Amino acid sequence: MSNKKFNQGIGRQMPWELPATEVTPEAVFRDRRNIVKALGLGAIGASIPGHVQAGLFDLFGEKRESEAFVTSNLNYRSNPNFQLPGSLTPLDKVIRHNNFYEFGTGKQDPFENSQGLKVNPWMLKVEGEVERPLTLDYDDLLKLLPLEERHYRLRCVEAWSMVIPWIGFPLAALLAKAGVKSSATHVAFETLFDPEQMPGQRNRLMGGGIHYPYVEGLRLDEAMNELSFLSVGLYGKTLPPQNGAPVRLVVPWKYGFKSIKSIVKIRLLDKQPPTSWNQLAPHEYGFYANVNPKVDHPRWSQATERRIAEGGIFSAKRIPTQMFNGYGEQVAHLYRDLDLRKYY
Ligand SMILES: Nc1nc2c(c(=O)[nH]1)N[C@H]1C(S)=C(S)[C@@H](COP(=O)(O)O)O[C@H]1N2
Ligand SMILES: [Mo]
Repeated sequence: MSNKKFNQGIGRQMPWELPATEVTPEAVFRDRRNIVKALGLGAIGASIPGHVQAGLFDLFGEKRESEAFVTSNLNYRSNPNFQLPGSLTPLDKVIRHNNFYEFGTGKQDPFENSQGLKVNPWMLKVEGEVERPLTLDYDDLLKLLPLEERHYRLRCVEAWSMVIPWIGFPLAALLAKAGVKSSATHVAFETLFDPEQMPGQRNRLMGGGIHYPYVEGLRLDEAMNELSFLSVGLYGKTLPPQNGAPVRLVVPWKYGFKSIKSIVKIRLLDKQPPTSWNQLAPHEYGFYANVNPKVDHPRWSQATERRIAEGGIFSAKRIPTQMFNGYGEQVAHLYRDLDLRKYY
């Protein structure tokens, strides 16, 4: 399968650049909407009972949604300040087209390889320059803070994007519980390191050459911004493993690689922490990684993006990329004194 090639994924070849002959089987055969259309069954979700959908998956060798989406329903309220015009990316795209290199570099690898990830028990530590270090277990993640739903655009540095209904809480609310000391200037995040569960951490090729654990970071004022969000769910349910269960960061004005998954540690620091993609290719991926249509990636343009909706990446519409991914009103002031060409 073309997407199993090593030289693909973030910072490498882009899937839609493959010749049509190579993409046809995946785009058509594996796309359940096309299958459903071909069978004349109409719009999925609206008119097909669940057991018929499950039967179709069996028929075409797909895993059932119930397996892929391990989950309980969450209690949350929808935040009216974070609704978006236009439609959400369908659930089957959100959970089948992923970057999570701990489970392989192909877009379907996380879906295929992460279903056994143990997310309960879990331990998330908040430590470093804080008044009250915290240790949150799985239940704390879902219950410590009131949950809200926010629709955010997610713009990957590879120039595709989605609109996802996340459920979670503001990062600032968690940091307030811990009490940030005045000495803190930055926040560092770390993903689970568990090579037994994460094949990409055992095999350098499969893990895309990243030095694990995956680490990310924000400046403190970025972390405290109202947009910075810790997500524990999407589409009404707890996160599937491939989307970063049980808790992941979402910073929608930055390229997707900043939105680190399956977090075990949040550490307040008095200096800028190292970050995984910056370590791997510093001239291609900066610490800031703000979405910016005027600063191209050294190997491709960032002026436009493919918005993934119905039908998958190969039919995705190309739309202009917005400065700060359209969140300038909330975040532009953070960068007033920064040369965004130099601090990309
Ligand atoms: N730990 C970890 N976090 C990660 C990644 C990863 O490979 N490992 N990929 C990042 C990238 S490049 C993107 S675009 C988003 C994708 O999130 P999604 O799969 O939920 O859409 O996750 C980010 N978080
Ligand atoms: Mo990404």
